[in-house]
Amino acid sequence: MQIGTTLTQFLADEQRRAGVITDDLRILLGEVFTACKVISNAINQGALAGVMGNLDSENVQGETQKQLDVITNEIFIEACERSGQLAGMASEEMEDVYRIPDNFVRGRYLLVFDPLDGSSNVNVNISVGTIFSVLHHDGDASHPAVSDFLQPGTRQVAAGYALYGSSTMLVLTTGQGVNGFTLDRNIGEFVLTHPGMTIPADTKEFAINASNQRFWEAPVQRYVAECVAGKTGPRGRDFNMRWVASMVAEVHRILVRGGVFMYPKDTKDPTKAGKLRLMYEANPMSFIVEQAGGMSSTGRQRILDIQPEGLHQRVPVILGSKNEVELVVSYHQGH
Ligand code: AHM
Ligand code: MG
Repeated sequence: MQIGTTLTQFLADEQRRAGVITDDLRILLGEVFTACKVISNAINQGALAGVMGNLDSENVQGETQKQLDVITNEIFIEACERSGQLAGMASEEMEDVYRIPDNFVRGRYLLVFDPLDGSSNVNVNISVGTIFSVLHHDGDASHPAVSDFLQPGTRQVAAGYALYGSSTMLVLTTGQGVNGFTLDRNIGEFVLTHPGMTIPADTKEFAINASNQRFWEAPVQRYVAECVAGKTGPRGRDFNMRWVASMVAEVHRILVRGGVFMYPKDTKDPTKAGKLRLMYEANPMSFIVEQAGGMSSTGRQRILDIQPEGLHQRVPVILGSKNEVELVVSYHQGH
C-alpha cells in the first residue's frame, strides 16, 4: 500500500531542497495544520454537536457571530499559542492583537487568520474554510503591537487555507509555488494530492454576488455585461457563473480550473472600501493566487503591495486567471 507524501514529509523535503522553510516555521505550520484538522472534525459533526446557532455577540466588523466562529477561533489560539514560535496572533473574530501569554515560550512569527470563512454557509452544509497568513516579527516578542502586523502582503512568509468541503483540503504556499493536500482521515494526515497547482491564464467562468449589481462601478458593470452577453457580445464566447459565498471555495475552484472572483469596490456602504479583509482574507489568497501564476488586484492596485493601515481593513478584491484580471484592471484605468 502506498502512503503518499504527507504534509509533514513535504515540508521536510522542501526545507532540504529550497532552504526557505526553517525548523521554526515547520513547527508553527504543524500547529496550524492541527488546528485545521480539529476544525474539520468540529464542522463535520454538524448539528450533532449542537453548535450551529448564532450568538448574541457581534464581531469587530459588526457581524453576528456564530457559535462556530467563536469555537474555531478558540481552537486556533489553543493549538498555536503553545508552538513556541509566535509573538502574537490576530483574527477576524478578535478586535485586538492576541499576545502569547507569559506561561508559553514566544517566538519570532505573527499569525493572522480567519478561522471560519464563509460562515453563513455552515448551517446549510455548504463549504467553508480557514485562511491563514504567517509574518515575521522583528520587534519585542512579549508585546507585539498592531503596527507590527501592518506589513504588506509581499512580506508574508507563508499563507494557506483549509477547505472543509466534500473532502478536507489544505493548500499552502511558502513562496515556492502552491501545493494541495487532502486529509486522509484514516491516518489523520494531509497527503499531497495536488502538487504544483497553477491557474490557467484564460477562463470562461466568473464569480460575483450579482445582488450587488446596482452598486458596482462602471468597469465591473462593463466586464460582467460583456461576460453575460456571451457568444453574441464583444467577448465572442459564452461564460459560466458561480457564487458559493465562501471565498475559500471560490479560490479553490479557480486554482483547480481557472476563473475570476470579484468582490469589487461598490457604493453599497460608502464607509467600507470593500467587503473582504486585507490581512486575513485578501493578502493570503493573493499570495497563493500569484504563486499559482494568477493575478490579484483591487482594480487599481496589486493587493500584495498595499501598505495596511488597520488589522481589520477592507479592500476590493479581483483575483484569478491572469488575462481576465488584466482585462478588468484595464477597464479601471482612466475610470
Ligand atoms: P466571512 O469571513 O464573514 O464569512 O465573510 C467573507 C465571505 C467570503 O467568504 C465570501 O466571498 C463573501 O463573504 C460572501 O459574501 P456575500 O454574503 O455577499 O455572498
Ligand atoms: Mg472571512
